[in-house]
Amino acid sequence: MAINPQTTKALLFDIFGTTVQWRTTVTKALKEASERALSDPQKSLTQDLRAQASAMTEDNWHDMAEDWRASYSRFTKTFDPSKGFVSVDQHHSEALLELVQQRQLEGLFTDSELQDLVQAWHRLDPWDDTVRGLRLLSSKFRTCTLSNGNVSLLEDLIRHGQLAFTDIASAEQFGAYKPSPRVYLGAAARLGFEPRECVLVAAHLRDLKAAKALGFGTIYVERFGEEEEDLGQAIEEGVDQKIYKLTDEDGHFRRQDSVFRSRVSRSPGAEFPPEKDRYVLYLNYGCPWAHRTNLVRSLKGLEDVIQLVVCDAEFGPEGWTFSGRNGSAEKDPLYGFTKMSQLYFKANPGYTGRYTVPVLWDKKRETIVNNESSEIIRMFYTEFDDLLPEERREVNTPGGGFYPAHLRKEIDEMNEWVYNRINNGVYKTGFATTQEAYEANLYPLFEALDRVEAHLAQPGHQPYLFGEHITEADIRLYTTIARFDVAYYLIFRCNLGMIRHDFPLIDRWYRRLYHDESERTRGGVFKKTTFFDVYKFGYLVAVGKKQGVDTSQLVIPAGPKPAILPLEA
Ligand SMILES: N[C@@H](CCC(=O)N[C@@H](CS)C(=O)NCC(=O)O)C(=O)O
Repeated sequence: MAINPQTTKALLFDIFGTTVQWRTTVTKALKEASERALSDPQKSLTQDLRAQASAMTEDNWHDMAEDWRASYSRFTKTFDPSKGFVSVDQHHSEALLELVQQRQLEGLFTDSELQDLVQAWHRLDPWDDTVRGLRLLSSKFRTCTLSNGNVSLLEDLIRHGQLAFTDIASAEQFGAYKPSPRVYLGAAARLGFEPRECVLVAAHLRDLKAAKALGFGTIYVERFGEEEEDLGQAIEEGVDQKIYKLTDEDGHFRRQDSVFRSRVSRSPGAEFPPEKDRYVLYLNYGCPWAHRTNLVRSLKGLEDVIQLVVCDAEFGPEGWTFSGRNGSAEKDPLYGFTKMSQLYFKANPGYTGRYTVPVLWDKKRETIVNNESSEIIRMFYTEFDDLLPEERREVNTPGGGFYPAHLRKEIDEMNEWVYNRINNGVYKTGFATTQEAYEANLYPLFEALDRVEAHLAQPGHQPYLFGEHITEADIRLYTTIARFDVAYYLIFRCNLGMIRHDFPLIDRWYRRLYHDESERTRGGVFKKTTFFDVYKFGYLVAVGKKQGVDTSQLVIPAGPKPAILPLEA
């Protein structure tokens, strides 16, 4: 049942993982404390201890933070109030000692340094949407912590993160830990409301289920790494409403900049030199940005040089997964991962961005080289050429390759508006959550399609956008056009026109690329990398999620039929 704002009096928030994030801060605190200890001339550390601490990698510190957090969950789950109350601070302190012993790091930290590490849990940063969100909600509702953290811990977090809660409730005040009913009922009573007037907001289903059983409303907020259970079933049982973050507060969708921006380069001494079987391209078949890289990998004939790993095109609560569905591998072949996010954490345990595809992975350095498709395709044009037969190298390609020197300025200029208004324009239109944001992107999108139509009518702009040879401009436009009639028109509400009916020149250009099975497209690369059913399904899931529709309830539109017109229509 959806939450009714009229009858809701108070929003109670879980804190660790829901309101504040802990992974980055705690991992960093552990690592930096060790670095300080190792470089402290006052400390007399044994050789063994020094070696043990020096061998700890960023991953190891991250694992230790995860174990610390897991011990807290076990502690609250098994807590027996009849034996006297133990605060979370006390637990954190005891658990840390144990973790230090397990890793044979005893003696690395003094008692006061250990206590300072426990204090890291008092200095956790809010998630990026928390501060403003709380401020807005607190102007309409009573907002209250509902945490297993002790009161002083919560007060510190509120001060540190400038969290605008109107009230504080802690398990400590009720002598028990969530999911004990005492905590939820106690908090509601303290606020002076009935449970049915209260809503719990949390990233953990166990918490939500317990609150719902007592009559609370429940809102699930997706936070990375907080919920490992089978979400579908659990959400059905414990949740009234779900929040997946897609748009900013003004209803506009803004794509995040990619973070990993290194390059494979054949320049001498390069950090990532071209080598056969060293790099892996991770992608899914739904994503238009990933599609660019898939196209260029095949157009360049790099199939034997760069491994391809496909994940699912269904965007789940934990991001992209390896599932065996929609062309996906059963699991990641390198590490057995089940989620793309794990790869990002392998590359950088403190990573806080989104887990996007495509990803170019280096097996040797075990890291992400680059996750920006526009850069990955440019590396593919030239940097692996020494590993390819003469005729496939950029220098020997008729027309000068996909990004020929004499056309660079024009291609860059076209990329700019095609990206903003078309490639990303469809997303800004489809994910808009206000009429204003929708229309502000819809009209420019169709103006830009008119502009492409006019471009194709000019001499020298057929059969491809810049003449006789396929260039980057064709590749970048193709991936959006192939999704347009089948998905964007209906699912993203980009419905002022269809490519097949309203843009005859674009349609002809598109059909030529898709149906070409000659050597020019290396035997039909456009067709072989285009998956219409995956597009319909993937975009329906993405939009459905925003509207709270479960994937099992999706009805997939049958048309348009055929998905693309024949070459000679
Ligand atoms: N700038 C990136 C954008 C990639 C991107 O946004 N990919 C989408 C799929 S179409 C994604 O993985 N989104 C997951 C998310 O945002 O959490 C590129 O062009 O490579």
